Amino acid sequence: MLRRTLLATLLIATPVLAQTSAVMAQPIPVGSVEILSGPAAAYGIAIKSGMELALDEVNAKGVLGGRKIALIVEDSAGQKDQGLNAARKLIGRDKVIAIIGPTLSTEMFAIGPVVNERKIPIIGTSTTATGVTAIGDYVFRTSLPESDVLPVTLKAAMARGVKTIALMYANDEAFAKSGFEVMKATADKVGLKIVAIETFGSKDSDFSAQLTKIKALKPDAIGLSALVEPTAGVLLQARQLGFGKETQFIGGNGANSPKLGEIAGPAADGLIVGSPWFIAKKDQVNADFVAAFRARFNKDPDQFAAQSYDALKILAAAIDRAGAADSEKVRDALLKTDYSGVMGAFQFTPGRDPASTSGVVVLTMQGGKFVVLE
Ligand code: 1QQ
Repeated sequence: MLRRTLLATLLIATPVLAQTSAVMAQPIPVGSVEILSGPAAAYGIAIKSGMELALDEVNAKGVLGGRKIALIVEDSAGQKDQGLNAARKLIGRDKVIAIIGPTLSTEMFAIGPVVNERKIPIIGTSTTATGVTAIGDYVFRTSLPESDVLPVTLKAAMARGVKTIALMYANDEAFAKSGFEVMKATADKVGLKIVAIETFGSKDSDFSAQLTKIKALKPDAIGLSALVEPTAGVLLQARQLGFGKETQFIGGNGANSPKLGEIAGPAADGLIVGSPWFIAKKDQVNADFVAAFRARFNKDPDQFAAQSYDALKILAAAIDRAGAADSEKVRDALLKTDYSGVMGAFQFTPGRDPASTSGVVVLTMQGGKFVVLE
């Protein structure tokens, strides 16, 4: 009797065991769409590096009792169509259970609705425009929206004596437009006088008409909402036109890349920008991250790398909590995130935005590097 039971158990259990170990051996496909080429590639390359570092650490242990995550990163080149095709390929062919990215809010507004419709969680790590997570229930972000960061930056400028401001923004870009709207609303609210509003295109190289007009009005500050290349272009030309230290330049999230210093050099010195992270953050998690990043990539991480490092770990932890490589369960598990990473403590609001907005620091560029504004 005992023998028969044992035999029956073995007959039933063997295929189950074989199947289980076959599943265990399969990596879990996770996709990412980032800008790896073209003018805004500095953002996406930093994001990819942050994810790769996190992936090594996650895969050393594995998720769901030892399965590895296979991260498939596609290049959007900053083009909505290319990004959308990349997302379709990741979902249709690679069968990814979640997507990290895309880099820009402009891209998220094109890609997010499609991924959301397929009920795949998509997590922006750098998308800061108003309305990103309103795309749908599967759209998350770990990046602080501009509406949380810019008021801190503008108040810091006011504390340094700024009373009047001119606003300049790229009017062909969702992030830049949203950042401008936040700057304008904040200025109106806190009593910062707006003396001019000027626009340009992200691909423009001549900003002299706008800057000449602004110069005549002598504002204390210029608030710039654009991606890093046009921001650098404006700064370089402003210096040529004679704008000096008397004018406080204020950037948004687009200015948060060290690429700004690489392109603009000393012209970027003195610009201030708000960020949820800075390299010299004293806690151990950040110190370990910075050291590991330097060891692996031979350069300093930036804010975008820090954000994506945390995001991949947040996703891995959600897969573990979900108990299965299942998009629906992972989405629900993401909502229960309670994580402590390089950006500090992290939870999502029910609307899938970062819950804590308290960690914003104001940085200033000095000699091509961001340091905390004293
Ligand atoms: C957005 C941004 C960009 C500056 C990310 C690189 O904040 O597009 O929302």
